[in-house]
Amino acid sequence: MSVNDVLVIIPTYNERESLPPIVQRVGAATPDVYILVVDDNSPDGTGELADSVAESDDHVQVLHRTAKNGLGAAYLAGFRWGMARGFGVLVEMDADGSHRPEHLPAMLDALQDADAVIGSRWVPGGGVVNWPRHRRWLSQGGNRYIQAMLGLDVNDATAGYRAYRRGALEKMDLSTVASQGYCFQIDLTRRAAAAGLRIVEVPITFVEREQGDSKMSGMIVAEALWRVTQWGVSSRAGNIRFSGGR
Ligand SMILES: Nc1nc2c(ncn2[C@@H]2O[C@H](COP(=O)(O)OP(=O)(O)OP(=O)(O)O)[C@@H](O)[C@H]2O)c(=O)[nH]1
Ligand SMILES: [Mg+2]
Repeated sequence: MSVNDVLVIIPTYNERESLPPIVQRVGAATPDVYILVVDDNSPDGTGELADSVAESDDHVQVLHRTAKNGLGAAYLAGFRWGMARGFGVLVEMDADGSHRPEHLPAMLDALQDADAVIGSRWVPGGGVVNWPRHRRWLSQGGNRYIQAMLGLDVNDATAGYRAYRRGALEKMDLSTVASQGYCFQIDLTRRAAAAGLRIVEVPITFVEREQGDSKMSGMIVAEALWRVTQWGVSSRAGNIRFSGGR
């Protein structure tokens, strides 16, 4: 694995203020990686802004999609784009600065010895900056529920800062993924575990966004709760895990 084999996928929806600094920081922390911005036709013009960033930086490219289709669909499109172009490592990173690019070297380092690396808030050394207590409870409680329901040996299964080896993604049957919000991350975690892949958690400090608006909603939490419960119940009942995926 070499760093110029790495594609950092950054999904965007209305991230005008956040995009330029995050691209700059990725470049500073890991100069040889490539960046793919996946924009869902942001009304605030993030897509055009990304195009102009890409024009002046040959390590940046943009994938334009026509409508807001959720984070999961944007990442799947980004994975396909990167795998078709031969990238060996695919990284997920939010545009809003929550996923500090400065952690990326440690994560890529850990991937030398893993199939998937999760930038984890809930392992020793990890944490969250600027979260109200209720968000912390929701994330920690949610993760305990996920561990119990799905029997996963992962402390932060909802984390969205990740690095996957291409070969790992190929074993995860991405064509049947239907989850959208946080649930997408949980879904990929359980698929990685079910495929027998080695998942390593690297502690990160997650920083709540300072610019722009959150797309987090009650619907996203409800989707995650519903699907995790369904997955947990059906795997207990001995059903085939990925039948239907919905
Ligand atoms: N392309 C695309 N990107 C999206 C979509 N929804 C969210 N994003 C991006 O996904 C990343 C995470 O979204 P956030 O709004 O920060 O959601 P979050 O991190 O769960 O919530 P906060 O903790 O409040 O920041 C950001 O880079 C968003 O711009 C979408 O439908 N399409
Ligand atoms: Mg965020």
